[in-house]
Amino acid sequence: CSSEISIARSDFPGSFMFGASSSAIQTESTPTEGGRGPSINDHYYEGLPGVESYTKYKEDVSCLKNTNMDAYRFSIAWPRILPTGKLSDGFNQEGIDFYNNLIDELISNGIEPFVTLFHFDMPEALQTDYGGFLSPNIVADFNDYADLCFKTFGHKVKYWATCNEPLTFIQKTYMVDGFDLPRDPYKAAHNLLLSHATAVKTYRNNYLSTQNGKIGMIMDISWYSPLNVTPKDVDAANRGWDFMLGWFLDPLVTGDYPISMKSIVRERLPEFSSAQAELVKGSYDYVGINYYTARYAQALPFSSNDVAISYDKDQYLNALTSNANGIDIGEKAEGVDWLYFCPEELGAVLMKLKHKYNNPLIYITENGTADKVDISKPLDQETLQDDARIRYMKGHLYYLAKAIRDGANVHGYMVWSLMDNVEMDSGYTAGFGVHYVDHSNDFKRVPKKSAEWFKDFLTIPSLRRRSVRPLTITCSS
Ligand code: GBH
Repeated sequence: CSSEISIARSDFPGSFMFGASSSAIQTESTPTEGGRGPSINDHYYEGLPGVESYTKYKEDVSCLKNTNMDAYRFSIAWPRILPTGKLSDGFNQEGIDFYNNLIDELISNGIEPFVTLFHFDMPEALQTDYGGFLSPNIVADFNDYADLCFKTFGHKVKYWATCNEPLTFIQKTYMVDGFDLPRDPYKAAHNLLLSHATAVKTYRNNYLSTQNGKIGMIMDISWYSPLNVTPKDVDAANRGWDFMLGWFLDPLVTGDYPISMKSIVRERLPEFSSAQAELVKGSYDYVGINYYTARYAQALPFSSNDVAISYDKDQYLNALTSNANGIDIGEKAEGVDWLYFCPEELGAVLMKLKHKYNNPLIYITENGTADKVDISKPLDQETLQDDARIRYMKGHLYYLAKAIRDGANVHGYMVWSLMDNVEMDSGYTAGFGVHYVDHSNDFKRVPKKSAEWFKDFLTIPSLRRRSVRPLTITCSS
């Protein structure tokens, strides 16, 4: 029996938000234009084909509108607003104009802007001056930037995220070859949490009463299933959660790091002073979750002789993509090697969030899969037939709706990504988009089959109506 999942817009609350996500560094493609300063990641994107959203943002908004989306999650490029990262050096009016135009275009098309302040593109000067997030100096500079954004855009933006995937950013920036102390990721994470919490405090003290928005942080999580249902592997799976998500979310909820991290990382893990704990605890209105995939967790033995030197080793686990019988954890994505389809595990993530963290308000801020893209080939129909993506979406939406019925407090879902773009690690070879970008035809955005699927799925507009249609799985032989 091959199961065919049935899922409809009406399986979600009427006010549920559906949208698509992107980030500045992966889409704008104009690092040197419009007065933008350099970011630490520009060298990676240099020379890779972009998608020109800096000039084609109106077409991006049309894509959202044509697929009946409610919201667009994009990021503001920090160095486009503050070219050196420091407010005292002046802000870039052209950058502010660009984001005002984008936000206005969204709003006039009935699309909710959902804005990330920091998605990997830290101004380079902050890294060269004082080591970026390795220094507590970053807290004031990030706060100046966030404050300027709230002041400038906050009457129009009601959803703010301080930071996208601190873990991914820290891994890419402060963990190299097992790292040595000057690149200490635990210190970077600590300063990142303080930067986040300080910006949230600024929002709450100075803007909330007039602007009435929500602010949170966006974190990535892979679900870990114990390889074998033994106490050791169950512990390893819990450690995987703690090191990946708990590292950031536990402090937001409890004011402290997970117990597992404290007992393993010990003196290398900074401590929250009581003032810091008070600042960080409760510094979120919602939790943004980027969910893509799952792993089996296999415990690695602890030994009292271990010299722990790296974040990877500190976890004492192997993260595996197949079980003891060699069976993959899920269908493998075509475009990237790390992604396996594990939709049911999204439900597990959401129920664990509900139980462990007092049922926080959640937005799924990214979820999606990658096709292989080769833009040197002319666009053919086959490229647009992304049936695997539709299968991926339907599966995840099915288990999302189920989790909501089981009490998970999720209010929105945004697919990664609105269109193919420059993918970290794999460049322009992996397309996560529901739109293809035709590089031989002036970067025209072309809907893939999944965009048509979304358009149909979202034909019923977002309403305040609650539906009680039961979810069904029908089996066709
Ligand atoms: C997100 O990162 C980013 O926010 C976005 O910019 C990016 O384009 C998108 O997802 C797609 O990659 O082998 O289980 O340890 C996701 C980054 C990439 C982090 C894979 C974890 C290894 C997974 N993730 N990575 S695992």
